[in-house]
Amino acid sequence: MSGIGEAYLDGVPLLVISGGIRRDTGKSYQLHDIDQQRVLDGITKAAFLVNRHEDVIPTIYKGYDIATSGEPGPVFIELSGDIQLFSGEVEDLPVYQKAWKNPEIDQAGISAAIDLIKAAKKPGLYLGWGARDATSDAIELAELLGAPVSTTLQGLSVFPANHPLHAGMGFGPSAVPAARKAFEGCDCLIAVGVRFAELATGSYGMSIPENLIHIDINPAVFHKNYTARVAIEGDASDAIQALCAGLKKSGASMRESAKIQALIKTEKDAYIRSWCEKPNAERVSPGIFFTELRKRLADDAYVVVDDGNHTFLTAELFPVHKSKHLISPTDFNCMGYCVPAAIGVKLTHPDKQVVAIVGDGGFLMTGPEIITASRLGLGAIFCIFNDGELAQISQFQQIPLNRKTCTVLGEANFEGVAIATGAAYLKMENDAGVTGVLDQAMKISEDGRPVIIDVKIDYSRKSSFTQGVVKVNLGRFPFSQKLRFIGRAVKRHLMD
Ligand SMILES: Cc1ncc(C[n+]2csc(CCOP(=O)(O)OP(=O)(O)O)c2C)c(N)n1
Ligand SMILES: [Mg+2]
Repeated sequence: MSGIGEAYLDGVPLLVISGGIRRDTGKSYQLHDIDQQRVLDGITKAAFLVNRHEDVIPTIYKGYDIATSGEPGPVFIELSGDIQLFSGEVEDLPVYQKAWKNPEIDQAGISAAIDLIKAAKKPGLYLGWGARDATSDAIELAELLGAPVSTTLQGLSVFPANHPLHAGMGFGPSAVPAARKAFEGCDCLIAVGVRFAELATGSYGMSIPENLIHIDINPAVFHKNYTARVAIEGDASDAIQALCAGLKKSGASMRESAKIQALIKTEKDAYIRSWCEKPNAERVSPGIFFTELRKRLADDAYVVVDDGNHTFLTAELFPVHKSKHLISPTDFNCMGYCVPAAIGVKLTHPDKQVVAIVGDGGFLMTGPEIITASRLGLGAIFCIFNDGELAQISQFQQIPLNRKTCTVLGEANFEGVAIATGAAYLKMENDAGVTGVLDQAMKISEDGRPVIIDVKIDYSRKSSFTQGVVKVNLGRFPFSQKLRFIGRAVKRHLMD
């Protein structure tokens, strides 16, 4: 259920084919007798019950079309117990024919967008998961406009982080300094494949210019949290290509971008340096960990995250080079996602490096699944950011409440999980241990054995995301509530 809900909110196509009770016996209270269609109604694009053999193949084709068309999502098909149990005759087997195509791009919308872009002094691009197959088009547009590029969390991989115009995730108070500064004064935003959701906007803290050009395959997302000046329904690639072609035809020449590139580089270098500065003998510095990890991974390596503080540290400190190679649970934010997802990624891409970054809390939910990786000889690397807490929540609690309510974990012995599942176990105690442990893990994983790295991570510094979200939310509280929160925090920090 959580996986299906995650796919629903993340726009991931998923065909879920399940069994169900027998419909031919007339019996009530069978085992597992629940109305699965009703249960799944709110988290699928469609849910079907099939109880005739002749409906199996047409329903699967229909489900596939629904799952993959427009904004993708999960479709559920229950094949009732009796048709799975007994064979049946069907007249013919239909051949699959794609029943949908992307909508035509509205040329009036493109012209209106071009007018806005040409009049803009400082355009910017904001890309989400919906633009995942439009990377080369987005690069062309960004270079043409000399515009900085920011992404959502789920869309982090969509624009290569080693491109000089890539600024970071988001661009409001919750973004890293490079993105915040690169988007200062942005007077025209071209947003592609994004929904301006809570997480991506840092709790709606981003200032969106009035001249918003919003492009998406799903028209339901337009004008929801921010009103668009121009909304264009369509596939991201088609729309960006139409924009580039129109801009060139109207005589737009490549804009200068040396200054913005220099700003981004300076700020990015300073940010990562600030996370690596003090060598840590007690714990592992996130900056050192991600810098060394990046050095050891190919551009087409996959990094899979869970939900927590480690997610935002990955987003801020690990540059992703290839679209669809950073996999995250995003708008359902389901903890426990990472381990099974990383196993699935390694299973489908056995020749690629796969590294999971997971919090200790999330790992405690699904870690034993690693037994599947061992059984199938899948050499994925599972890095547990071990801080003994549900940090993303305990950090939010600590500032206003000076309490950690239900967010402190027991001391888990992750070596026990490694022994139980057949994975190799390595401990990373401090900065000095980072390179040696990573090298060892790479070697073991290449031989098809999963590796658990128990990373004694240093969470003493908060991510830009966490700091920004706390500020934005407090700032938006009604005055009396703000006073109540600040008063309580001061009192508790003084008296406890
Ligand atoms: C199933 C589920 N329960 C609760 C949450 C709320 N939540 C978001 S992040 C987080 C803390 C995660 O802790 P951990 O896995 O240790 O990662 P860390 O933040 O410490 O890096 C919690 C409880 C969630 N996203 N999913
Ligand atoms: Mg934790």
